[in-house]
Amino acid sequence: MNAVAEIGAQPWVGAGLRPEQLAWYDRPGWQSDPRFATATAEQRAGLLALHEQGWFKTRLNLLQHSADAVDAAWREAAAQGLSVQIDSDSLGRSLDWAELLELEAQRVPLSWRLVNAQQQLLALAELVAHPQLQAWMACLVGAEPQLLKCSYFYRGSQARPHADMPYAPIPAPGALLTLWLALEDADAGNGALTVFPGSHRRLRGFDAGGGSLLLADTDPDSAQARAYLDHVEAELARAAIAPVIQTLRAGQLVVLHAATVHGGVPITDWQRTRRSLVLHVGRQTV
Ligand SMILES: O=C(O)CCC(=O)C(=O)O
Repeated sequence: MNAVAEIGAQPWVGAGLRPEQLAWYDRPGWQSDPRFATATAEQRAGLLALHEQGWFKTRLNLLQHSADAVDAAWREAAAQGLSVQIDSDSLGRSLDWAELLELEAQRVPLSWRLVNAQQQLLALAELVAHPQLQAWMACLVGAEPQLLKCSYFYRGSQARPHADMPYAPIPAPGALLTLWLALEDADAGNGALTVFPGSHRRLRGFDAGGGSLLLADTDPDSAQARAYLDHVEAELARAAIAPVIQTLRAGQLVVLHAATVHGGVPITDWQRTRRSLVLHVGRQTV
């Protein structure tokens, strides 16, 4: 039988994570932490929601043309043949520029994203450096937040419900955070993000072997990754947690706890893009 881990509460700690591997806002007495005392009223509200509900929503002052600027930058990178990682969720593999441009030209329904392209694309680097994003990272992750992964989604991922924590091989997996920024309006038609409130506390953890909560094999096609996704589906049904589809306007930011289950709804209108910036941020030191 799988080890049972109540995420975010003592049993989770007992199931594999030491308190220092948790986010500071999940540790006993966290509201006495100086970081809570010095947080702004908006940050406090976010921290309380993250602790209780596993997510919150806020808004950034975002330039309207940000997504278009990134698109212009990747088209330029494609023309120059710059090496950038392009992952396609719908094909389940990586693409090169030639294949991507060909499929886009043929209007093939294709979900894809650029991974860690902020070093090649200045427009993307500027988005990551957005002062309000950086302020949230500093508040939520603490000193030296580390950007583990930066994804620029062109269309929705249609990802099955999952939490990000089991995929993050960092010493403090509980300190992982997902920052999901809408670069254009997102809704059910273009494959919105969906969130399962309270799942960070109410779902039992997946035993990836020896009581570990981290997947040894994160390849989406691996038997273990599939077993994890099946486990999440069964747990959501057991706990009767309904998804909340995030209908977002450009500039809205959703912050997700490491253990909060989320995914992407099926795309019904493939003519639309659903451009978003998704940052996985964590702490390397415990
Ligand atoms: O944007 C989406 O559709 C889902 C993103 C997601 O699940 C992730 O990046 O972990």
